[in-house]
Amino acid sequence: MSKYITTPIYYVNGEAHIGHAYTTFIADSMARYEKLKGEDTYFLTGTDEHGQKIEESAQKNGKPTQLFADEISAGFKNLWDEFEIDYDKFIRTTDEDHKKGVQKAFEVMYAKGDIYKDFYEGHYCVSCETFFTETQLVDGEFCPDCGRSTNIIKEESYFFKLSKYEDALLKYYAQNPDFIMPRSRASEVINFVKGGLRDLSVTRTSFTWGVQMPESIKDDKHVMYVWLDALMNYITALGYGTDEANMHYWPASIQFVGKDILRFHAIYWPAFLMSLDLPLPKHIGAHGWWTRDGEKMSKSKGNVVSPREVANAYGVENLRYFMLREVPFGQDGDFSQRAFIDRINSELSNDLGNLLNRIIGMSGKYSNFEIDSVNVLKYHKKEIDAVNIILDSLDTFMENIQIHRYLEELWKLFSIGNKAIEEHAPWVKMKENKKDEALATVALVANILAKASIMLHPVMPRTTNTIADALSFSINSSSYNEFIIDKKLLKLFNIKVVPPLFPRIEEPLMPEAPSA
Ligand code: ME8
Repeated sequence: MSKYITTPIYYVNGEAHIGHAYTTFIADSMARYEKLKGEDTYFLTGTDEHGQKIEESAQKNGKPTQLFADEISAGFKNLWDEFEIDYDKFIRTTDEDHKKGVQKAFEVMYAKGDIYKDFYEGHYCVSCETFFTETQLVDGEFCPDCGRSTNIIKEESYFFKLSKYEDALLKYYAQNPDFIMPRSRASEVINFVKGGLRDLSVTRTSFTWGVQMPESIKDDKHVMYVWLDALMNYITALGYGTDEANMHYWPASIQFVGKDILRFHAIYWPAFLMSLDLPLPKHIGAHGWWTRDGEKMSKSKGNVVSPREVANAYGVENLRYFMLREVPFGQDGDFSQRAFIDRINSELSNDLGNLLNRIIGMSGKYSNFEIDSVNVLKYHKKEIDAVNIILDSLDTFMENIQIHRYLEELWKLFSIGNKAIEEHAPWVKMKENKKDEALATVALVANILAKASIMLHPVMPRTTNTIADALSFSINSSSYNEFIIDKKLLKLFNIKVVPPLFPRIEEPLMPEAPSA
């Protein structure tokens, strides 16, 4: 069965920040994990470029909207390329194919009687591109989501019959308790639906920067609502409404979103799909919010963390590791350099980096960098059994998106390796003329490093390739099958010297955040 993994498409009204990087790292790691297992996997990311907010940002920057969108979209794409994000497609909602697909979807929903024309009068938040009712507003004026003031808008609009899908949605949530992950987030969605769904305005007449109406409907003053346009990206990217080339990947196995946009993905999106007679995604994974040193990041406070700046200072792979290890999926997390440096020094430098250095050092000293696994089971069956138990447990953590637990368990392998070296002291065995035994311990630890690198690969792809190179093997789905699933030991290690992977960090490498 194939896998389809998505990130939200990011608005092109500003540069990428650490929150965008986080979602992208999670999705990239998951996609890499599935690819490692040999699954036919498609990973999508991209940019969301229509709507009033983008039009206004372009105006503020004194640029034509398309040019502005092109520049910011390229900024996202370049960043993901620099970060070696292994996406299969980068979609832009200004792509012609996407627009055609959205028009097609609109036609299908219209033909089904799920879209009708009426008037809308309500409070609109431009920043969230969302209408609110009087009772939802804070102090009768402000947006309940972002706190900005709302405008009263009265306009002709096409409506999607969201109310029609209330029961079907509730039934779907009940029958698929893991649709929303983590499960703890489901109740807010269910309560929202139980509170009653109003039909959703899906076109606008107050601005023009959006997907045009389909030819068959011919109503030129309307453009499509940005969320209808945006959500459809997940199927238009596969060719919906155009060549359908990759539609066999649908339904998505998991769609990652921040908790801020869960409602759109867990209510509107499934309702649109039901209307289109398409299956629903298997999971919507909603992650928490990142703050900096305990403060919400905002441009006005000047404490926004730029992912490029962090990556330049600390390395992108360290950043990936930190973000995925630090925060249980679904919970909020705090970006503090202290916590980041501590994890680099203790977990990456001490536990992993030193272990590799010791193996390189000992193999060089005792056997001219040539070691093999022939005696590993003879002297270290106990350790190999413990290693295999841990390796067997990892898949469940990843499939349940408990990546922090996955990494925590994975790190137990390094403890086994370090402990074996302390207990069996190969340098003593060498003095006692027990070279076989000494080399068996070195080979045990080399095997542990090799197997751990395979499993760490989705989170730290480049670093683990360097480790694999040092141990003269390659990480791919066949080595995964051989050394993880079939539990074979590596035959021969031709150890290579590599520079230390994780130099210790003594002082913060970036300026501290301004205090509030
Ligand atoms: O919402 N912490 O785009 P967007 C964690 N275009 N994650 C964060 C974050 C933070 N502080 N800030 C942002 C949109 N994110 C729409 C999506 S999808 C059809 C359309 C992440 O540029 C998080 O994943 O505002 C959030 O969902 C996404 O960025 C919002 O990006």
